[in-house]
Order: sequence, then structure tokens, then C-alpha cells
Amino acid sequence: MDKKTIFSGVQPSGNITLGNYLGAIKNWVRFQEDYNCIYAMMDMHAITVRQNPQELRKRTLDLLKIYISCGIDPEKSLLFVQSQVSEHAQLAWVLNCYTYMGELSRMTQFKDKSSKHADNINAGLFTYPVLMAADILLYQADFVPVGKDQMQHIEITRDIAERFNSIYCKEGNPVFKVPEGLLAKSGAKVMSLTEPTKKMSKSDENPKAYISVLDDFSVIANKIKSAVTDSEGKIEYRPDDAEKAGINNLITIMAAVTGSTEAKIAEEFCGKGYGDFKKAVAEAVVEEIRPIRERYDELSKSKDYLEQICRSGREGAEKISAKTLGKVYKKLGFLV
Ligand code: ATP
Ligand code: LTN
Repeated sequence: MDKKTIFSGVQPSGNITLGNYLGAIKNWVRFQEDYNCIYAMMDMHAITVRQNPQELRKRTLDLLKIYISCGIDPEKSLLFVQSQVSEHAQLAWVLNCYTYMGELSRMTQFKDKSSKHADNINAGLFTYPVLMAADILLYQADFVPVGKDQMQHIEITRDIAERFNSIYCKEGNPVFKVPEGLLAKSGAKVMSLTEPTKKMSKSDENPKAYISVLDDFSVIANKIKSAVTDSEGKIEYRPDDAEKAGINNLITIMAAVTGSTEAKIAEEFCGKGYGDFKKAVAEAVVEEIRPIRERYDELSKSKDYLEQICRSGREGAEKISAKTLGKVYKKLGFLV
């Protein structure tokens, strides 16, 4: 039987955080046995916010190193850089013409980012979900594993695919597979360490808000030690209580890195002080990241190997995406 397809990606817009790892990349690894996995470095999405060109180039390769260090095997999964496969931009344009201003203006990420970057509310930021829909639909993906913050973008991708199929494929044989989002069991939304009601984000101006998988271990321990909590002094998991947001977050992190559940962690640390709990969380996080860092440092010596992965990834991605784009162009009436 044919394997189902998984597609996902991360933007090289900053240092990869514990949120990106727990909410997304960590979960990608186990899919490799049973699915056709395609994971990309989303550099075209990253330029919706101003980037420094040298840094973007470096971070794109860093991201590839992080994927591999986290356990993504280039022999099993297709890894490529989004901007190297022109079909993404081509399909995004087409899909722009099948997406409504109203639905884009409801996107939470657009509202967040446009308030954060009030001096640069560009059209790309607004149509970001359309490019994301193109990414996914080009590969006829069945499943898209992402963190909770991206679920709204998966929903709009489904709507766009269904809309296109219903206009052009009345006789059956849909052009696009309608994908489903897949959420991680734990760690689907890791919150900021300084403002725990906001998500941890790699582009946060305050580096204390996030843990990067490339941070020194002592820095990680210090960031967790100074994470915002509350004055109640009780380790209890109360996800609906905003007052507990800081402790809830540390419990979620602990559950995700140890493979446990929030309820079990809260029970285990019940009656302990916040200081002891933070120490235990820091140790668990460092132990989770240690092997990733070792592999990352090793890969930093193999530039040729990384370039070769990008080259073959690009070829593989072009083959699949050109097929979908060809079908779309034909349906539209473009000369092919
Ligand atoms: P940026 O700050 O540039 O917007 P980001 O840190 O939000 O970036 P993305 O590149 O947008 O990260 O997301 C990559 C993947 O990581 C997505 O699947 C997203 O859902 C997941 N992710 C991002 N932040 C978190 C988080 N705080 N908790 C869990 N998952 C997350
Ligand atoms: N918007 C995503 C990154 C992304 C993505 C995708 C994820 C761009 N294209 C396609 C899954 C599938 C984010 O995580 N912020």
C-alpha cells in the first residue's frame, strides 16, 4: 500500500526554540518509518519580517543541521529549501486569487505580527497563509504536523483546497488532497518564559522569553530559573487559570521533555517549592538538548554534505510539485 504523505516546515527567522522543537520537530521524527515525509526550510515565509541576508543564509543551513540533529534522516525524508523550488511562489499566486481578504484578515498570526511590526505591515504578511497553503497542497500532503498556533492556517488551507476542487473538479478527481493538521500530544503550545500568556517565539526581542536549542546549557538553566511564575507557591496544573500561566507552562515543558503528562508531573512535584521544580525542569531540558547539540556541532564540519542534501532535496521536491502545478495550470486554462 502507498504510504501517506506528511509535510511540514519551520521558518529560519531566528534561533530554533524549545517551542519549535516540542511543538513540531520532535514529533516529525517518528513519522519517518510509516509515512513519506517532506520537511522544508521556509525562508520565503521568513522575509515577511525584515531579515538580515547573511543571517538568513546562515540560519537556513542551521535549520537543516537542527532537523538532522533532532533525528530527521535525509535518507528517509525529503529535505529542501522553499525558495529553491519555484513552484511554491507560482502556486501561491494562483491561490491568492482563490482566497478572500475577509478570511485572511481573521488570522491571529497576522493580527499579532502586524501589531508587533506596525512599521512594516506588508502584503506578504497578509497573504502568508496562502503561501503556506501552496507549500502543503503542492505535495498532496495527507497530514501536517504543527504546533497549535498554526492550526488556523491549516484550516484555511483546507478551505482553499476545497474551494478550488469544487470549482474545477466537479467530475471528481480532485486536483488537491485536503490535508489534516496533526497536533503534538504535549508541548503543542509552549509559552514565553517572561510573558507566559503569549507563545514562546523565536523572533521575540527579549531572549529571556525563549530557550533556543543552541543556547549554552548554563544560559538555559538561568532562563528557566528566572521564568515568571506566581505568588501562590503551589505546583498545580490549571490550564484555564491565567494566574497559573507560568507554572502551567513549566509543567507542560516538563511533561513534553520527559514523555509524561501534565497531570503526572503536577502530582510528582506537588508540595515542592518553585525553586526545586525549576531546577528539575532545567536539568530535564538540558538532557533533552544535549545529544542534539553534539550532533549539531559534528554536522557543522560537513558543509559539502549539507549542500548535497539541499541539492538532492530540491530535485525531489521539484519533481513532485511540478506535477501538481501542471494540473492546476491546465484546469485554469493556462497554456501548458
Ligand atoms: P516566529 O517567531 O518567527 O513567528 P515561531 O517561533 O513562531 O517563529 P515558526 O517557524 O512560525 O516559529 O513555527 C515552526 C513550528 O513550530 C510550527 O509548527 C509551529 O506551530 C511550532 N511552534 C512555534 N512556536 C511554538 C510554541 N511556542 N509552542 C509549540 N509549537 C510552536
Ligand atoms: N507557518 C509555519 C511555517 C510553515 C509551514 C508551512 C508549516 C510554512 N509553510 C507548511 C507547515 C506546512 C509556521 O510554523 N509558522
